Amino acid sequence: MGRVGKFQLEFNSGIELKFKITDKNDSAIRIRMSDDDDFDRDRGISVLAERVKPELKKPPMYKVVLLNDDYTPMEFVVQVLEMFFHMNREKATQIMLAVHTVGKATCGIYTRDIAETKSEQVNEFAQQNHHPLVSDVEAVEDE
Ligand code: TYC
Repeated sequence: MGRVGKFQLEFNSGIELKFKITDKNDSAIRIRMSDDDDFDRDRGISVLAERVKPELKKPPMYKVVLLNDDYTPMEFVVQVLEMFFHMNREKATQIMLAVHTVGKATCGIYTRDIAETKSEQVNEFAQQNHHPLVSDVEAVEDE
């Protein structure tokens, strides 16, 4: 990890030091007492600041996309959006019409397992009701 700075402190009595170091890249900065330094004139210490790799990464996200067809009744699609994506009637109608006119639309964005489960639930529900409605899962491209 890259060294971002080094400075030396010199003190002769008990002093409490607090540091806050920020970095424009949002990487964590680790501060530790240096052991590689010969600076100890009068009980001084060296402090080393290092950039540390962030430990948590955001998970990749996936869209559940609803596809248009010529046969599924509009009312059934609205019900699916209300049931599986917790939309109110107005929002569900808006998304249904977007699918109907554009060919497909995103119903929700989730982590992979949740997106796949939702999509399967929608497809099963459509089959049980003898409608050709199909949803699919697509990766969200990172910014
Ligand atoms: N195109 C269908 C119709 O005219 C309605 C529809 C909308 C079907 C959205 C599927 O995902 C869909 N009845």
